[in-house]
Amino acid sequence: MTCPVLVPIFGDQLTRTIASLRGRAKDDTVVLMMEVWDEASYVKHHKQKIALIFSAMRHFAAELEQAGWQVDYVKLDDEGNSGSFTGELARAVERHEPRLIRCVEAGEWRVREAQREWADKFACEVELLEDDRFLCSPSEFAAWAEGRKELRMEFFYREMRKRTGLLIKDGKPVGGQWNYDPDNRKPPKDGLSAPTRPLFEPDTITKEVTALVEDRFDGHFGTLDSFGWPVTRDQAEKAADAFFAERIEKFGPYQDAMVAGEDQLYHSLLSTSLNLGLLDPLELCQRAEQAYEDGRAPLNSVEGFIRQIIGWREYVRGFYWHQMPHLQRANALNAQRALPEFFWTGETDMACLADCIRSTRDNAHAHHIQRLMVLGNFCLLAGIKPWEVQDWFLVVYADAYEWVELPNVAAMILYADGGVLASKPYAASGNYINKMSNYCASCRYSPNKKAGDGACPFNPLYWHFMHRHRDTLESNARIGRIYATWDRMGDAKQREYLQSAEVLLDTLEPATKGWARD
Ligand code: FAD
Ligand code: DLZ
Ligand code: SF4
Repeated sequence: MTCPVLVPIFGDQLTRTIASLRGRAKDDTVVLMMEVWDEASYVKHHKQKIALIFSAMRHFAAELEQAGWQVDYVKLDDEGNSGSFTGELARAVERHEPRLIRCVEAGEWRVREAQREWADKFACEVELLEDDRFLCSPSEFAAWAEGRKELRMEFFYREMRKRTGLLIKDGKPVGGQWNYDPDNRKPPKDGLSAPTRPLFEPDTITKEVTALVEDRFDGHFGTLDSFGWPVTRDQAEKAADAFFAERIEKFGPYQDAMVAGEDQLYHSLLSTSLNLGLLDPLELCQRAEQAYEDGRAPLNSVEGFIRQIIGWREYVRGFYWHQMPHLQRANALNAQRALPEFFWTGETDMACLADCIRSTRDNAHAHHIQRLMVLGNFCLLAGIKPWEVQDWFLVVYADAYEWVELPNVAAMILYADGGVLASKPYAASGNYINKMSNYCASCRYSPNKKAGDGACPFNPLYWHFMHRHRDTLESNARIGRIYATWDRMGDAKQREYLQSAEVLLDTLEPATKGWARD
């Protein structure tokens, strides 16, 4: 092949119809895939996350080869591996002498900045294509955001419903409402046990990769024991089949429920496959809509699922590109406390946090309400530095890429953007966790005790947070009224809350192990 077109495909671009391959002649194209040390170690990703990405990449390369593409695959331990995307591209340019490098724009700022330098670095032409696997492009998002002070997901979501036609009839939302969230807050009375997701037995490729990860990423967080993530499109489809057959019906009502030891409940666990490119977001939503039309799932479940994908997922991606790069250092509440060590060890008497961290360590996953209202809520109330929280969330979840992690962490849980994304901080006392979970029943703390020894730490921390941010939050229409309750308490009670919170904050051991970044 003389002077072919070189098509680099990153680890989260594992889609056969990706724009860079679409319309290409196989006999004039070399696909380049690269396992590189820089990506695998810029934060110390959970072992399952690295194993998932490498295994899915190797399976995808094999699938392309079988379909007749020429694939140049660089493994992490290949001799001469330079350790970076640009370094590997340079070596591939020497090997193949391409006339053109054609690549889809990277999902993350860091890599996209590197891509921008390629045109100057390489003698051949470089073509960067938009990632059209998302339904809303960054420029469309920017046009929607233009002139708005607050970027509320709900209004963006309505636009996306109209644009896709999902759950729309005669131009109106099916059932008469856009959003059925009020039906989706069922507490898990007497516990809950959902059908478990399929776990996929590691094959030879996955076993090779897990051995590599155990060997080369020994010091990274997490265990590989329960690895069973879908690593091919076929497996991802099977995981989706199981969700639509067994769990979508109750997805809505129990979306916010938490049960100790029940790590997935009715959630789909499809984020890893979606983010790798093994599943198509629109197709998944169409399947959900079909489940409603066939009478297999209620509207509140189906609308809730569709909203997570064409609403939240698309919205945070648009938000990321709209707010970068300053979102990375945003700290509107001036949070300065170090991330506590127990986020890495799971050693805490707070039963809710211990269970969420255990699930995170064992599965590289925790479901949304655990991330938001337990882990996130604690970081918000305790005033943990945003970048330390960002690194933790980026490290520990198998579905974590900066474009989706950062808006959720900085803007949704920490209010570090000062309220561009959320109309108020998602701050809650132990009462919320007690209502939506069975954690408190086995906790050494009591959610009903407000302060002092044995009181649920979320209770005094909640008031400490509200008190220290009064200047910022009192004028907030959605949360400001709480200060009337605070003022009615009187000095002695207020002092008790604040002192109790100070004692707790003083006992938080800062993380020492350097799991996140060197
Ligand atoms: P389900 O509950 O089954 O939801 C269906 C799909 O909706 C998910 O697969 C996901 O693609 C999408 N979705 C739902 N909520 C969100 C959201 N807030 N933002 C973007 N997509 C959403 N999701 C990631 O994919 N990667 C992350 O790194 C990530 N970090 C998060 C950090 C925090 C602090 C919070 C609060 C949320 C984060 N999320 C992240 C969103 C959400 O928690 C996960 O997408 C979800 O838990 C994945 O599990 P699931 O597939 O079972 O989701
Ligand atoms: C997350 C990740 C890791 C751990 N390793 C690689 C890798 O070695 N090669 C690769 O192509 N992609 C990897 N990824 C995913 C990339 O970080 C992801 O594709 C970037 O988000 C692109 O912006
Ligand atoms: Fe969590 Fe408080 Fe309940 Fe314990 S009592 S599980 S710390 S909410």
